[in-house]
Amino acid sequence: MSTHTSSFIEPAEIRTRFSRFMSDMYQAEVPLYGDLLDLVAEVNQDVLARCPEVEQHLQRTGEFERLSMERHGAIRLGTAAELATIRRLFAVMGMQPVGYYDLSPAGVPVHSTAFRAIHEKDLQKSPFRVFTSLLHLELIDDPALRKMASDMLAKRNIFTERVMELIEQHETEGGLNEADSNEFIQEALETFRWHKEATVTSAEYDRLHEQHRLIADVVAFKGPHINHLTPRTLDIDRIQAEMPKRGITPKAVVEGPPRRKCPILLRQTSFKALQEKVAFTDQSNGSHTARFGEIEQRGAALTPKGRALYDQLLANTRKELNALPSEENAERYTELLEQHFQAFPDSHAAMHDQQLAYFRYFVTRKGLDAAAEKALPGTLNELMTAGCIDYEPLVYEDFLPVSAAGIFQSNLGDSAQAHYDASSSQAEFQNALGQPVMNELALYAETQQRSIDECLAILKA
Ligand code: OOG
Ligand code: NI
Repeated sequence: MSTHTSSFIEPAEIRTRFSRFMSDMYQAEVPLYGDLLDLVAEVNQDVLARCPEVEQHLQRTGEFERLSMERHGAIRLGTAAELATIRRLFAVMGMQPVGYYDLSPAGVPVHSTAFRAIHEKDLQKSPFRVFTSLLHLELIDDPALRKMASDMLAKRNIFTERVMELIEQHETEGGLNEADSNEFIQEALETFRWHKEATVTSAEYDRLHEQHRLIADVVAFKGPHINHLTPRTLDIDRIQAEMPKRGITPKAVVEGPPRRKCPILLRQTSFKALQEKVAFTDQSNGSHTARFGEIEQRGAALTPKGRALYDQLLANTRKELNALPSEENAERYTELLEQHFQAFPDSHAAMHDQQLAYFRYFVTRKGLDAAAEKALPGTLNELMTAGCIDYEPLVYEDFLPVSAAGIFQSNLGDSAQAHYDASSSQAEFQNALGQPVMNELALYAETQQRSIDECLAILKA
């Protein structure tokens, strides 16, 4: 047992510091990402200045403080062992695997989870999360190439010796002190750093690339370089329109639901991956295209019922478009999306009453006054009707498989429209991970319930 428990740095604090270092590293590696951050900061300030109600809302929910903090990044891993160790690494920062995303039906040979904080108080401190994909080597149909890829992956070690020691120390002692935490952050960063020296010859790279650019991106390099970081904006349509004016090339369409008065789930867009110089083992002037920048706008977390409606309306939109969204049909796609989503109620009251979204309940001024006078109605519903309890939607903290596939595809080039019959399996992913992924819907339901319990405790005290 450690005698220094009190000097442990909170996982949320390690996560906060880590995400800052990660952002600095990525800005230095991909300067265009820095330009994107400037644009997002400008647009957010402008929205806040023009819509005081938006600022009030963010203040009330605690999101105001976390707004300018990094929201998420993404990595792609090659082996089950890498996934199992990355789970232990993220655990040091209080990040757990939440959700399972199978992208193979969309022609992307990976399956994924998101490592993130799971308690609302912890998310408030730092919402930083990492969308983590595991390459599905079984989907490579050429056996010789598959063997080459798995041999290459078996040879690499993506973690420093010191980070392994610190992970073990965290596991056995239950935490890390100030100096060890800072060292952990620096050592962990090494796993995500970009290395322009590939580990393969130019011919090997070409073979991997021909199979799928994603396979080359994972197999041909020393480690799982962070491939994008994603700040949160309050107006994604403005960012999409502004990007070209600043020499940033956006993907064709914004993924996710359409623009609404009451945002739901997650809307995302990105700037296209940059062509970067790399050195193959036999040739120094190669190039590779993988890293990009992304922007997201988050809205309400949906219940299973709300999510089913979302999935249905999105599927109907795509069916009517009858093609993948692209530059050519972008306008029509947006129109269709808006038309179809008219069937999704656009007020918090309707979303609440039809149980389409999860909410955080809170005691109002009126509720506190009534409690002081012992003049409270009984049930939760009565308390709400009487205006003693109010609610607002919980922010969606996760990802969307169709959107993720769209983000992947826009950064893999148009030649990469592969189709895979074999579908991935969650059981296999969890075996690799070494534990089940958490169910995101259960987490929202728990957060909602905690807020109800808290209201009742305050009012009935
Ligand atoms: C991940 C793409 C998915 C998101 O935000 O949905 C993603 C990747 O390109 O590795 O980041
Ligand atoms: Ni992303």
